[in-house]
Amino acid sequence: MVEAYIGLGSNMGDRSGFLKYAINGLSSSEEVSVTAVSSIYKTDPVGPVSQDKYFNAVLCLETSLDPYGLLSLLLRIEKDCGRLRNERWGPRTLDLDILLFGDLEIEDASLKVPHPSMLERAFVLAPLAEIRPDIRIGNRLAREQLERIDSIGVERLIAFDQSKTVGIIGASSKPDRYSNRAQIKLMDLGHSVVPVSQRDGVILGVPCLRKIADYWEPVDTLTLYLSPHRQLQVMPELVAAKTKRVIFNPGTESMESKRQFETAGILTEQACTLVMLETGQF
Ligand code: A4P
Ligand code: MG
Repeated sequence: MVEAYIGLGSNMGDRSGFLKYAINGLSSSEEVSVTAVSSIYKTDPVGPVSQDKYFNAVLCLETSLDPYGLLSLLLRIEKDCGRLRNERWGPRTLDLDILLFGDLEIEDASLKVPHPSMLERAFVLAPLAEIRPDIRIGNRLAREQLERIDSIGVERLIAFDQSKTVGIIGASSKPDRYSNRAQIKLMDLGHSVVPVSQRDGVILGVPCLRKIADYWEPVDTLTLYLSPHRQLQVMPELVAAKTKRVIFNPGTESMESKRQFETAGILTEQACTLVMLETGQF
């Protein structure tokens, strides 16, 4: 088994969701075991193309794959995420780089390890130094190198295991809706979102689902922006999402829905999701 470090980056749509997808994809490979994951960092884009802020993270894994086997696994996960490869340095759903692979040095057409620009990039070194401050890159320690470079524009956002996956039931693309404002805030704070709408195709860069239960992983929380009448119509789908808690936003409270959720072992609360997010109580 070899220890390797992977840099993760996303700057389109549900950025936290893409990072989680990548970590899940790696963890579910039989040849890989993920041993540490950094916090999620929000970082200013580096490079010539004007684009949105990135979410970056670094993980440590142990693998029985050789470096080329690991690279093809990363490329497959990137591809699954629908990455568009038409603009170099341009926005991407998911970018996965091998930073270090044991103490191997490789320099050929398809693979360069250690990653050639990692020593100059705070969006790589800050998360790397968080999980392994004393890892050596060439003749320097990660934490020493981090101190030598400019890390303005690199902000630790949220611990990876604090980042929730939130289904927004009755999501809307209209900026005046609470659901829309809650979605912006959730994404900004580093949570991943699953907008569910019968009307909209894509909200704030995130494709909508028709049914929450179709999402690839169980969601932590459902936040309801749906009338009590509609809730009862879609109740089997809501319960099938295997969520832990449901938030009834103002105007959506329903005794019957509450009873059905609680019978299924799901916690319910009445609160305004946007206010919870703004006051740090989410
Ligand atoms: N490749 C070679 N070495 C490696 C390696 N160590 N890990 C080859 C992974 N791949 C490696 O990669 C093209 C090819 O590089 C791969 O098929 C593989 O054979 P790519 O990811 O499609 O190309 P790219 O990422 O567009 O180009 P490049 O130069 O690798 O860009 P970077 O360096 O990945 O930078 N700003 C912030 N804040 N955060 C970011 O994450 N990322 C970039 C992209 C720019 N600005 C950023 C961020
Ligand atoms: Mg890359």
